[in-house]
Amino acid sequence: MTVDVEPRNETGTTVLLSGNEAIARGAVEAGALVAVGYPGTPSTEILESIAHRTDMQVRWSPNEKVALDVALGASLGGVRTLCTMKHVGLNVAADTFMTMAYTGVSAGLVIVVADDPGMHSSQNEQDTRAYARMGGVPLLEPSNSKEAKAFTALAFEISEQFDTPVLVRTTTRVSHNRGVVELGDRMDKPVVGFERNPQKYVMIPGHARGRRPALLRRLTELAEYAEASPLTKESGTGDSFGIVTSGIVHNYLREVLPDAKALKLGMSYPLPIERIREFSKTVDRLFVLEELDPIVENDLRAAGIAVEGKEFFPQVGELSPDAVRRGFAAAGILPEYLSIEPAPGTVTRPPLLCPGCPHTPPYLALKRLGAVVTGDIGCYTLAALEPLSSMDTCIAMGSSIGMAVGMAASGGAGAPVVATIGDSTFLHGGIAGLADAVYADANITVIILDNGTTAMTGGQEHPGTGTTLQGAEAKAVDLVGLCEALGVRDVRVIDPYDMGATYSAIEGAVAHIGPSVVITNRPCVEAPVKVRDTPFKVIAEACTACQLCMTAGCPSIVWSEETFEGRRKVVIDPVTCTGCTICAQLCPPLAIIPVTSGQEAAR
Ligand SMILES: Cc1ncc(C[n+]2csc(CCOP(=O)(O)OP(=O)(O)O)c2C)c(N)n1
Repeated sequence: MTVDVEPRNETGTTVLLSGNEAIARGAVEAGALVAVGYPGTPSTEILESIAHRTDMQVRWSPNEKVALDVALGASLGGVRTLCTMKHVGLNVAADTFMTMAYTGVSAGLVIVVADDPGMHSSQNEQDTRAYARMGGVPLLEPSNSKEAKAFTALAFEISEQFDTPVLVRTTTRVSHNRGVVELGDRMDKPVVGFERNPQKYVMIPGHARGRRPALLRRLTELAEYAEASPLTKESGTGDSFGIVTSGIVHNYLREVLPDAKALKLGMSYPLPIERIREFSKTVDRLFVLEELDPIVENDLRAAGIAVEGKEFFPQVGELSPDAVRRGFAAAGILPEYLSIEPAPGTVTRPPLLCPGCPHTPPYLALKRLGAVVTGDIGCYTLAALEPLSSMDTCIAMGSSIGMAVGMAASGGAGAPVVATIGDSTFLHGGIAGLADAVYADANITVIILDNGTTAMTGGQEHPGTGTTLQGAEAKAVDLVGLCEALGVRDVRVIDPYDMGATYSAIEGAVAHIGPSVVITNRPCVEAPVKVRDTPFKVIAEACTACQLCMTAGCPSIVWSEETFEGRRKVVIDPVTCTGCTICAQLCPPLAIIPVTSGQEAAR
């Protein structure tokens, strides 16, 4: 999505901001001096929208665990700090998260976690509200951009008042919807400085044992705060039924039942249980309307409050006004719901790698080799789909290498075992896996697809790119040196556009006994600048309709109306072709050549 640069110092003006931009603005107004995170949809634009600020340090970390460590260090150093990630990022950061709930913070520390119900761009749809409960960390849930700004700013206050990190949870629709926000002043929050306190900050068992009761006491105080907090808002009328909601779902409720009696929870952990109990006494039936898991529903049941919920509203995927309408119809609140079926004949198109994507050739080579490919998360995961169909597993960021080690150890692969991993993902969570491959002397090949960016989430910088989020030059990790230092004896660097070299390097690396690494070196075609070389064309008379070029899955190659021996020939769209040469190298009759004139290219 497009990111607007967050407007500076325009107090009192109203602007349209996405939820993510509003969160960033909330941190700015709260006087945060450090903002750190790792990209991940739907959270990425939070940091991007404030990268221009010279009065803050805004940084990408190599992964969410490091980001949260940096955030805690900055908070203990005495500056208000924002930390951002997507929901699965909190799994990576969970080790720090669970213990920082014990230590507490110094200056305010707010962790924004963006959930992705419906898995628009994620490998699972876990519910961050469960982490709040597991860690004992308060959680705020804005339902629009205005609240996103206000709740983030308030989260810094709560963090300092209760000496705790605070979670702000969004979901895709809150993060990406736009709404009107009034800008306020930026608070001046000078650096407080670090105060040594080993009992609080050194979590050896003897100290941690003291901090655990402190954590529980803090939760009791936070629950009292929640009971009295204006974050809990009652609206609507009626006594036959009432609804407890939070986040985006409240908007769906208001679309479907504009006047129904509702209690909206701005702070959904700890819950204002007594307030909800009082509310429940004013209605005959109490519903909990929540996306994903029945978390509030279960909490209310445990508190002895009779509720209805997941028997009417799905636990899987995103809710929508439609799903809410359907649920209330099933509950007998609304008349029978007649669903509108989509028009027949809607064509679905699977996602593909971009024209000219340098990830394509290694997967063509792996398909030819029949390798068992443990994949990872990034653009290249699309190689699992047709026509490349050359990835066998994909679980979590960095998992490819460890899984390859295990697959090799099992002796059951029946083919060469190759892990494929992007540069950002390798630096995020792959290095320890490669150390293990060396330690285990595993007979595997690791292909690091180094396109010089974090392409999947829109092209973010990382420690291997040589630049920072704020545009400064930085030292770039030397991937070859790193692999060699870990003990890999066979490290090859290839230009993936050179198909012959790519095939032979991968075959050579696979033949090597022990762990080997192949690193590709072509930048992403989209970042940092769009690659546009001379496009290619098909000489129709020379095309034998062998369709080998189609195996690359390039969206620029499309079917022609012409046929040869009953098979369809192909043509290349000169507008989207980047001139990468991959299809030309695949063409046996050499029927694919560069266009020779601008006129031809424009056709
Ligand atoms: C724990 C976690 N954090 C963040 C993400 C979001 N995400 C998916 S892939 C990816 C990195 C992709 O970059 P890279 O590995 O370099 O591959 P590319 O897309 O550039 O091919 C990120 C940040 C995620 N899925 N899981």
